[in-house]
Amino acid sequence: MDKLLLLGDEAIAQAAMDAGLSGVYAYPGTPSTEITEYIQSSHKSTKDSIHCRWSANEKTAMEAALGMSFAGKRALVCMKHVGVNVAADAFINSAATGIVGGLVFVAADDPSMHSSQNEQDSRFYGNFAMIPILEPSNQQEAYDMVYEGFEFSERCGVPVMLRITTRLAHSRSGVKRRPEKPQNELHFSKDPKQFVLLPAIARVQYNRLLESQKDFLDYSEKSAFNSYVDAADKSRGIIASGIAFNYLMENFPEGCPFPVLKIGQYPLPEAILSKMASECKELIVMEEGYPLIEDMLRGLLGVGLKIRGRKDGFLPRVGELNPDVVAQAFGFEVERAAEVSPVVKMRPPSLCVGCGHRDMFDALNVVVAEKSEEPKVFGDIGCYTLGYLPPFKALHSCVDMGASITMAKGAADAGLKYGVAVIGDSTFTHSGMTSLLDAINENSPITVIISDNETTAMTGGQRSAGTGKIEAICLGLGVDPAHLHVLIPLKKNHDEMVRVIREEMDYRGLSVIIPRRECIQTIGKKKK
Ligand SMILES: Cc1ncc(C[n+]2csc(CCOP(=O)(O)OP(=O)(O)O)c2C)c(N)n1
Ligand code: SF4
Repeated sequence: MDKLLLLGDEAIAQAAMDAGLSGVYAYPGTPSTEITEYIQSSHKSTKDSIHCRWSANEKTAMEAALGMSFAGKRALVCMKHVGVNVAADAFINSAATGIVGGLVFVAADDPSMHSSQNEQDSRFYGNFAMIPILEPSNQQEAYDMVYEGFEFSERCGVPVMLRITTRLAHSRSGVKRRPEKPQNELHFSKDPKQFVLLPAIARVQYNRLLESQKDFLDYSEKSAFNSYVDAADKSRGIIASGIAFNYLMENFPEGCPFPVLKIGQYPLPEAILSKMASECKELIVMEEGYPLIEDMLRGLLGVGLKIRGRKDGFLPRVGELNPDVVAQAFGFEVERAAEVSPVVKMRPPSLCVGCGHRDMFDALNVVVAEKSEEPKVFGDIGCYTLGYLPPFKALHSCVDMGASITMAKGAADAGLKYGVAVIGDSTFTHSGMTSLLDAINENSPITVIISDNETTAMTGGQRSAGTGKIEAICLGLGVDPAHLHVLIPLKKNHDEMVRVIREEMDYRGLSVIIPRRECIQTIGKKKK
C-alpha cells in the first residue's frame, strides 16, 4: 500500500476511512480539529457519503456517534480533552450500553496547555468508563490503532478510546496505509434491551461490563501495542507510554540498557509489570499527562518497590515531556537551544485588526466606565477571550464554554447590579442556550452579548451550528423581543452600540444584544 506523509490527526482520519468509517462526529478543539477537517476535505467522504458535518457540541457528537453505532455502522468521535467533560454523560453510559458498529472515541489532550484552560488527562475517563484505551507512540501507530480499533471495539462490544496528545496530533511522519474496507451494512442489536438503561437493565449491563474487564486485560496482555524489551541492567526498569516512549528511545539510539515496557494499550498488562517489578530494583514511569500509571503501579505492585516518575520529581509534575526533559532526567547533557535574537520582540496575542469583537469591546468599555458601581463582565471561550488583555482589559472571568451567562446570572442572584456576559455564536449554541434559558426563566438582570462572527473563529473558522438562527433561538427560548437587539459592530455604529448597551445595562431584567459581523479571516478565506 502507498505511504503518505501525515499529521497524527490526519493518520487517524485516514485510518478511520480505510477501516470502513460511516460517520465522524466532532466539535472543533485543538489539537483534534484536523481529524474531521481531513475527512471533510477528502474525496472519499463525498464519494462514500461519510457523515462529516460538525456537531453542536461534544455531547451531541458522542450521542450521534452512538446512534450510528446502534445502527451497526462504524463511527469516529473526536474532541479535545476538555470536550470529554462535556461528552462525559453519554461517554460513560456508552460503556454500559455497549455498541453494535465499532466506535472509536478520540480524546486529544493538550499537556502544557498550548491552547487550553487545563491539562487534564483523558486516560482517567477511559479508565473510569472501564473501556480499553489505546495510546499511540507515533503517527504510524495512531493509524494502526484506529484501523484495528473499530474491529477491536466490535470484538469488545464497547467503545474504544484513542488518547493522543498535541505533539503527536500536530507533527508529520510517513504512514503506511492498509487495504480499504467497505462500510458495515445497516444492522441492529439482537438484544432489544441493549440501549435501554432503565435501572433493572442497567444493572445487568453494568455487571456485563465488569465481567468484560478480564477479557480487556487479556487483550492487553497479548497486544502488540504493548511490548517488552529485556536488558541486562536490572538496576532500573522503564515503563513508557504513548509518545513518551519515543522520547525515551531518542535518548537511547543504540538501545536502552535497562528493560523497557512500552505501553500502548490499557488496562495495564499486569503479568509483565509483575515480572518487571520482581526483577528490577526500581521502576521509572514516563507518561504524558498525569501520573496515572505511576499511581496505578503503586496500587498494583504494593509499596515496597521504588517507583519513580512525575510524583517524586524524577520528571516534572506539570507540562509536556520532550526528549530534552527525558535526557535531563537521566542526567544526560542537553544542547542549549540558540538564543532568540533581541531584535525579535514578544508579541502578545491580540484580536485581528478590523475584528468585530474589537468594536463590541470599545462600546462596552465606554458604558462600563460610566458606572459608579463597577460592572463585572463574564467572558467565555473564543477569540473574544482576548478582550481580557490590553488594550481592552474588559473581562473578569473565562472558565468553560457557556459559563459566561450562568456565572453572570449567579452573580446577579448574589446581588451584583451590573452583570454582562460576553459569548460567541459557536459557544452560545455549544452550551450557552441552556444557560440563557435559566436566566430567562428568572428574568435575571443581566446583559448577554452574543458577539456573532458567523463562525467558530478561534479553532480556524469552522461552520457554526447557529449561523442565521441566533435571534430565532433567543426568541424561541423566551427573550423579550423588546430587549433583543442586533447591531453591526463597526466604528460608524459606535454611538448606537454604546446607547443600546447603556439602555440594556440599566434595564433591570434580561436582555440580549447581538453584534453581528463576519470574521474577517473567514471572509479572506472565502475570497481566496
Ligand atoms: C469544551 C470545549 N470544546 C472546544 C473548545 C475549543 N474552542 C475554544 S473556543 C471555541 C469556539 C469559539 O467560537 P465562538 O464562540 O463562535 O467564538 P470566536 O472564536 O468565533 O470568536 C472552541 C471550539 C474548548 N475550549 N472547550
Ligand atoms: S480570527 Fe476572526 S474573530 Fe478571531 S480575532 Fe481574527 S477577525 Fe476576530
